[in-house]
Amino acid sequence: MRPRPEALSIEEIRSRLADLEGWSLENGKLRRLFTFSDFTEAFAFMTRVALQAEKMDHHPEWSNAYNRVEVDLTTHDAGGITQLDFALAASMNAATP
Ligand code: H2B
Repeated sequence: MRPRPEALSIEEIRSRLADLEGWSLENGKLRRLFTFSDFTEAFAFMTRVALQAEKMDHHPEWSNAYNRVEVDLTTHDAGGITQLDFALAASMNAATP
């Protein structure tokens, strides 16, 4: 069984956010708005991230409208933000074109 990560402290979250381009802390979740050139690019990004999220067994809250993808990350099992959210956020940044 997958080890369950613990919710990070606010200090730890702020320190990790400093090294994570584009993300902020909003309503207790990591949030980023990704903007692409068009819908095809946005959806291709979501497809790449979906495959990665399945591999990680860690899934984003997100919504898409045309070329925009809004993402919120939290770990429901832990009731907060964990290292898994930072790992998924970093892989989302790496999945941009
Ligand atoms: N995704 C997120 N964001 N948080 C979780 O706590 C979580 C998840 N839990 N994906 C996973 C699935 C859990 O429900 C399964 C059973 O491993």
